[in-house]
Order: sequence, then structure tokens, then C-alpha cells
Amino acid sequence: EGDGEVGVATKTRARPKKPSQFKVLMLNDDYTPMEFVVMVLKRFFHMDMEQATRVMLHVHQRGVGVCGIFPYEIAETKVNQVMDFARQNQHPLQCTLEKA
Ligand code: TYC
Repeated sequence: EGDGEVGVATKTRARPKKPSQFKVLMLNDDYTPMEFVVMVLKRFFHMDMEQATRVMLHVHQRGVGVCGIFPYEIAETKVNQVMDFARQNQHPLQCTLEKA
């Protein structure tokens, strides 16, 4: 900058970013029993019977639904727990992440 070059002003402060949030999505399929999906929602997302039933029916009718919104590591852990539990019980239930 000694020869007259001018610096471009940029942001002054380093702002710490909020940890990004991720939706955990449940996908519909034709084979997983409704009661199993309700059990999953109760067990891993701490829903009561009424809420779990509502979310399960939403997914059944619309194809996809939100189980919850969490920081990345927690969302990832929930997806793995659901997928492992479905596999252990030989159900094709699918669960995935999406940036909120
Ligand atoms: N469609 C399934 C059935 O009729 C029930 C179901 C609901 C499966 C939600 C998956 O995420 C799901 N047995």
C-alpha cells in the first residue's frame, strides 16, 4: 500500500457464528408399521403418544415430516440412532438431515 494503493474496508469485528441448526426428517415408505414409527418418535425424540401419532400420520400422508431441529452433531446422532434401530428391526424406515 506504500504506492498509493487503498485497502478496502471490511467488517471490523469477528462475530462468532451461531451453530447451524439441522432438521431431522422422517420419510414415508410402504412397509414400516405405523406403530414402529410411533415408537421411534417416542424413544428418540421424546414425543408423547399424541404428538408421535400426529407426526407419524403427517409423514404417512405427506411423504416427509420434521422430527425436530438440532445442532449438527445431535441431529446426526439422532439419524444414526433411528437408522440403526430400523435396520435391527428389519424395517426400511429412512431418516435424514437437512439444513434448517
Ligand atoms: N406408510 C406406512 C404404512 O402404511 C407407515 C409409515 C409412516 C412408514 C411414517 C414410515 O415414516 C413413516 N405402514
